[in-house]
Amino acid sequence: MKKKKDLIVCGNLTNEERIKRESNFLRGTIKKDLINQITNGFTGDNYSLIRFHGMYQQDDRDIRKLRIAQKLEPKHAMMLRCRLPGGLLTSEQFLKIIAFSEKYTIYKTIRLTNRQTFQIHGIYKKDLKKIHKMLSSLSLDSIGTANDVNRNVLCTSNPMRSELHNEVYNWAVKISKHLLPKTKAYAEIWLDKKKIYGLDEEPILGKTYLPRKFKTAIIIPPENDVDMNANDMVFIAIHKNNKLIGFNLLLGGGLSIEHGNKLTWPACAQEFGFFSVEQTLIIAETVIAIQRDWGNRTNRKNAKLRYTIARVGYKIFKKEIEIRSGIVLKNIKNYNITSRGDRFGWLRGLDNIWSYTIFIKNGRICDNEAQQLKTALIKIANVYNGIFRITANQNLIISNIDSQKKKKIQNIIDKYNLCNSISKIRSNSMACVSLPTCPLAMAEAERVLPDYIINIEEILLKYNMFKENISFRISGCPNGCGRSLLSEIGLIGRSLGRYNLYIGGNNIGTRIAKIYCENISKEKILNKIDSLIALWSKKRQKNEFFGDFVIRLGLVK
Ligand code: SRM
Ligand code: SF4
Repeated sequence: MKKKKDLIVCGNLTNEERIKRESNFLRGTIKKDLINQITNGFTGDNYSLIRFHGMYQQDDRDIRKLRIAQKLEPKHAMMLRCRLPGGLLTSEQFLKIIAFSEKYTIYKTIRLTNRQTFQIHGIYKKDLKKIHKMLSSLSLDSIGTANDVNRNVLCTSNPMRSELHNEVYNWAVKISKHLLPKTKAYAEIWLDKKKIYGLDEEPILGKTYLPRKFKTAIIIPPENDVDMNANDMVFIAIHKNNKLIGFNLLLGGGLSIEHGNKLTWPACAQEFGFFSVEQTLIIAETVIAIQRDWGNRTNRKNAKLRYTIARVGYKIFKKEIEIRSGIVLKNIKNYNITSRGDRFGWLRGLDNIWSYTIFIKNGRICDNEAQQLKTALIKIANVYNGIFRITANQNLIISNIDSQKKKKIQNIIDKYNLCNSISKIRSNSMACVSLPTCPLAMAEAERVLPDYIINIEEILLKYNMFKENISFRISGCPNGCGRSLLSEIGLIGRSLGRYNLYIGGNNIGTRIAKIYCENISKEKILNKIDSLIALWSKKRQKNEFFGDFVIRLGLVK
């Protein structure tokens, strides 16, 4: 049994802890900064505090050096991330958000993220209130989509929309709401709601919120399209005759590492036990509260839930859940995961209701020479008046289409070439945003993915493996936003043009990829991939996936 003192981390609290403590429930002096015209950015603690409200201060890194040479401040603009549990967006909301991005942002696009929501980049400080008011008029907000809170809650995006799926989706919404910050700061600052006097309270998160970001996902087996192992808290839906009876609880997934720092590691979520459906909010709240109290507040690199569990021990963590919640976790119920990724094109559901899943390159809703995607989606949203579902693979599902509307939508799909057939490797690929907006990027990701895919397609063609299903992902730095460590071939940026090459994740996202080569150029990466695919084409067992093959051969441990 661990001693009590092992559960508490000694040392100096991080500066982020001071910022939260002194912020007056996330207010800081953000209001003052909004009228400060000397800078286009936020000052001091506010730079960090706006994240709790769903915004990041960024600048265009392509022109940063030039601006510095011209003695100008970096071209500051904000990125806003919307809160959208389960990824549902009505066509009306979609149209208004696109219209906002066209009128008020630098890039005039929105970017679907791999956590089932969208980001709007390039909003000037002076226009921030406008976007929050616009979102609020659509019953949307961005609170809690960044920093040390529970982030956007994911839910399997099943285009067929069974009753079970609806029920599970409703739990994603309830969990999201239950774990949100309760401070009135968001309404006061961004929506000009009058200050409500009296004490703010954060009964679940506490006055200093969580030690670090926290991610929650719900999946409906056998699909793992939300990549459950990137999440701190996973609920696996268990049903009997299509009626939800409860969830298996898995904890401690996460992918971020720091190059060369052995005290950081990626991990799949571990199984803790089963609980019944009416216990869902108590369990969610309890896990969050333990992480709030036991998480490391002296070192942010070791603050996520997986490190807390490793430090205090699995058994003690489980016992604490049971003591605090008063619920005894039962044995894990059987579940089986067999797939990941989206099902593109038309699918017919119950009662002749259709859905159409569109592949969105890098999640960018924009028009360019190759494709007028944004124009096409605006047209679809106008004729369709229904619900879009953003998938955790940065794609979009147009769901709930009746036979009459199907024809109209098909016409738009044809006119704008939305159904171009693409290789499996392309449709499975993913990259994080990276340059030019991400301040942490060490190498390109989104902007180089298309060329990498062309090169890998050529290699696959050469070895007669073009039709095979491989997952290939790029992240611009070891934070791993592109979930490279859950892919069969993954790149993680080291510096411009150079990456670590990881292989051996599996096709369903339940095994972490391992390092194969360090700090190599594109030429070397493609040579390595060429040799590996050549070997796979010769020595693979029947239907053996690439990731499983490299593990069987012991190419990585
Ligand atoms: Fe991420 C930070 C983009 C999913 C791990 N991530 C960032 C920031 C906000 C950079 C920053 O802190 O200033 C990036 C903004 C770039 C930009 O210009 O838009 C960023 N992350 C993204 C998105 C947009 C990638 C995408 O292409 O879709 C995803 C937004 C998700 C969302 O809607 O909430 C995104 N980030 C992820 C994932 C994947 C996932 O959650 O499924 C991970 C790995 C899983 C995990 O958390 O272990 C991830 N992002 C990080 C980390 C490392 C956290 C850690 O545990 O140490 C950071 C850095 C940090 O938090 O300090 C980070
Ligand atoms: Fe930025 Fe790194 Fe995340 Fe890519 S992986 S978006 S470069 S923080």
